[in-house]
Amino acid sequence: MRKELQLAFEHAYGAAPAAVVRAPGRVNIIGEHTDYNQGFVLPCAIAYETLVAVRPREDRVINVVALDWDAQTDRFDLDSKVASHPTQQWSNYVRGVAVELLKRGYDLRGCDLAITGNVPQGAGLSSSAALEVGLAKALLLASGLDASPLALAKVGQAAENDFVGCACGIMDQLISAAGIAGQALAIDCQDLSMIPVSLPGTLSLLMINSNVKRGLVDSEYNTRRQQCEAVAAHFGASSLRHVSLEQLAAAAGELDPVAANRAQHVLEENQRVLDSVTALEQGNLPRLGELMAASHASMRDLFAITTPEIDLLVEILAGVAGEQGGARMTGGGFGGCVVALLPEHLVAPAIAAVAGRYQAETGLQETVYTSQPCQGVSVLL
Ligand code: GAF
Repeated sequence: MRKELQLAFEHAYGAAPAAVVRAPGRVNIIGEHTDYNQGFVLPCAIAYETLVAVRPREDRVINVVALDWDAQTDRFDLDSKVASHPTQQWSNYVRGVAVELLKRGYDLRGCDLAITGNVPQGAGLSSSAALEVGLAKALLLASGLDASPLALAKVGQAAENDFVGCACGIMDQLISAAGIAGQALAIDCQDLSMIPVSLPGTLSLLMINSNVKRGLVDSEYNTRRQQCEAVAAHFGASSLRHVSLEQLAAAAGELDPVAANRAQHVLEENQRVLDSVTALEQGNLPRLGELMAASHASMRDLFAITTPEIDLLVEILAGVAGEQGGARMTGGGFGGCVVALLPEHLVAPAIAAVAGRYQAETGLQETVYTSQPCQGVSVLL
């Protein structure tokens, strides 16, 4: 992938790139739709990544070629007003990241860019965040600048919020920027502190893509966020982090029941993240499995973001994991991937169990990914 990127860069610009930046996708072990409610999440970066080749220019023009979008190109000048691209959604990630860096006072130079990657798109493994974080690092590098992982993540999140139109939280960008090899990160999205959590050595991460493609994912996501914020506002709180389950129960008659369900999911999910960290630290796999199962049921019944195909994958994988691991949907929902944590010797039987039922029962073909937790964004060359 890197070799092809370098060749394509030379073909497009007539010279080799000065550097290649890699930024990983992520899988979230537990803690879904908690980040924008200032709660807890437990993601790790994965060995699927976006690569951005870059070479500084003498002027303030940004050129970019996107190899995975039919080698489409974009060009804009940092000295003119940078607006959204009318037709190429991928361009808005580049434009958005550049604009957010400029807004924060980074003195960017122009550069030539080429992008490729193998984070599956629309799979809930954060291809967007990997792109944003990789671009932020590359644009800074071309300008002789750098920023902390947290600053890179905030730039990426702002680009997604303002240029792409998804009101996402900080989790995906932060783990892509700050991931640690071999560890998950327990992130408190209120103060953005991060605690590394080792996965028991015997456990493997298995991701199965349902390949369910649904429209309106961003609008459904934004609706969930509004529902959570409405409940927080009902209590005069700045976020659900400052609302308790007792308060929620006491106000049941006053709240829209759907919004109350959304809030209940978030509050209970926060506790499940903390309990999962303890379970992992103690190597208590039956408890971890219970917590992942409860998280999935809550996403299905209270937050309403799973699909029948996803529920089936979780049922199959949880059946194979038994008391030795667990499975749940991962990411924003409405399709995408299921994550299973299970012992290495159960990975092949889990894949076989899915192959034996999923396509026959849904008509869809799954895709399988495995990974160890990986390092966050880095410069390769
Ligand atoms: C998406 C968002 F980008 C994240 O911020 C997070 O809210 C996640 O959905 C759900 O946990 O990946």
